[in-house]
Amino acid sequence: MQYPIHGDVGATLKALQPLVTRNTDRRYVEKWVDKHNDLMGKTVGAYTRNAEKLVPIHPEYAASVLDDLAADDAVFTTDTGMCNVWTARYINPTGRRAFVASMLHGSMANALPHAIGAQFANPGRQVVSISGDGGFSMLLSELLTVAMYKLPVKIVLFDNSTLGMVKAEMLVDGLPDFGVDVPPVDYTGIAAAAGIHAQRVEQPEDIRGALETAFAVDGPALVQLITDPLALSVPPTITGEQIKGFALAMSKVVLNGGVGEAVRMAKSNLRNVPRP
Ligand SMILES: Cc1ncc(C[n+]2csc(CCOP(=O)(O)OP(=O)(O)O)c2C)c(N)n1
Ligand SMILES: [Mg+2]
Repeated sequence: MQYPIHGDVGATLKALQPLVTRNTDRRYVEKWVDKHNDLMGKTVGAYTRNAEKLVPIHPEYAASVLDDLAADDAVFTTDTGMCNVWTARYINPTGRRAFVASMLHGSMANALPHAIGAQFANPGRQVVSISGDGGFSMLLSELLTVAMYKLPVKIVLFDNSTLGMVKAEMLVDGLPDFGVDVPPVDYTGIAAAAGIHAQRVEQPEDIRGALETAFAVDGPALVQLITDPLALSVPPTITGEQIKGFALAMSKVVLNGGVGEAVRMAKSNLRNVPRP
């Protein structure tokens, strides 16, 4: 380090502002705004269009409905896994919303404890815990903390009965996924037993109503969305190695007699491949 400086970015920018002249040429900014709009519309939008009838629920669609309904100044906490990707892609920043996640450390099960902290720190604010079933199950006991302190945390559980992100990692590495799927769990029943308003949603047309009710409830609420375990996030840029790995994994799935499984997986994800 040549010039270590410890300071406040806001104060520094204010001090620098009088020293720079305003650039009136907006071409550079507009080029990137257009590019971003194009990307959001064509690529990210493609995941949610025509998804309102798909069963099991496509998580991208559910995330886009959540984005519509959540408060303009909500705090979102999100687990490490596919649900983190859905949050990053579909929950629009409004300038007033806040996002908390285990971005660098990548630790699972963070969403609910983060939400508890966020709700204690912001008693009147809407706090939404976007949880994966894997992460949620790891710190399930925190549900009792939510109930005990009557924290009005809204838990939106993306329940695909699998460790989705690890499933994807195995596939791009050329391995048919193994040991990641888990049996279905009645999280709605567990939450209800703890005295928390809870609703299980299997049909995409029920997502909106369930979320509206959860947000309207005076206290904690859980919405268990049964989502497609085969909907895996496709990175914005795909490397040759990843394609090779995925193809190899798929051949192994087919050779193991699972052509139906391979077709199902392709169907769930083909529309997710980014198009230029
Ligand atoms: C404590 C911890 N254990 C394991 C991992 C590796 N890991 C990253 S994501 C993931 C699966 C997450 O599953 P789930 O919460 O159901 O989310 P999904 O990917 O299915 O949306 C695992 C096992 C981790 N990041 N942190
Ligand atoms: Mg999962």
